Amino acid sequence: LMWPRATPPRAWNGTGSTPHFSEIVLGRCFTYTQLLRPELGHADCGQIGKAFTNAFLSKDPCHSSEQDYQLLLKLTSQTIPCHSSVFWSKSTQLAHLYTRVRQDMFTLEDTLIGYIADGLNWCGDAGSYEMNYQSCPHWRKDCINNPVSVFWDTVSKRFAENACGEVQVVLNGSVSNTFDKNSTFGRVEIHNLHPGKVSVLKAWVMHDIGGVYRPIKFLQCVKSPEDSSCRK
Ligand code: C8R
Repeated sequence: LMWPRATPPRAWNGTGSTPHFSEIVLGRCFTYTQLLRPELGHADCGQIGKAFTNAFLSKDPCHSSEQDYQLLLKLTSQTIPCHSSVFWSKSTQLAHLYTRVRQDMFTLEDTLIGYIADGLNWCGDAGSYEMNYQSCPHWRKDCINNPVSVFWDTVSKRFAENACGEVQVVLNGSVSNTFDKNSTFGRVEIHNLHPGKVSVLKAWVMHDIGGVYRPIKFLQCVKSPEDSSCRK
């Protein structure tokens, strides 16, 4: 039996849970399943929200495990067509701009589970039923097996395992370690692509581009790559 306690939960070095976490999760789930991808309209957002919070509430936030997220993964299973998975590393913005224009392509954030969790922070505490809105473990300063890091490793692994056909990765050519073995892409995803299912991994190594109008041109060229003004 656990009793609510008078003392505040322990202070960590990372940002606390996102205010209104549960409401945001529920709202994003309904937005995605009712408005963005009605083919997932059968998903039970109430259950998904509960499975998400149950994965980490009343648990030590330094002993999160893949197992904790299994029910959530099951409730958010989704088939991504072959030839449409897009991975990225240190190129969040460009990769997501790319799939916003190319609606037939999917980053993890274009799937239900990634859409729900993107940009959020969450953790609980072993001695409380509540979320910790004050602080959460920082992956380097406190512990690696915190609820957020374990979550992204777990969902990224599934996203990679399920990929098929020709897949793409958007890498940042303007940073020193373009392929970072410690990133989620270099540490988790690349090792979980199934050689029998994935035929080609196409890597876009993108450099920062300067000058006015260029970014817009590039986005136009995403839609019309064969246009003469895009072929140079
Ligand atoms: N992926 C991993 N992490 C993700 C993520 C995602 O889709 N979405 C968010 N918001 N995050 P980075 P990377 C958070 O170095 O490590 C998948 C996590 O807190 O720029 O190679 C996705 O499928 C994570 O620590 O990229 C993609 O292919 C940072 O943002 C890779 O993994 C991402 O840090 C990207 O992960």
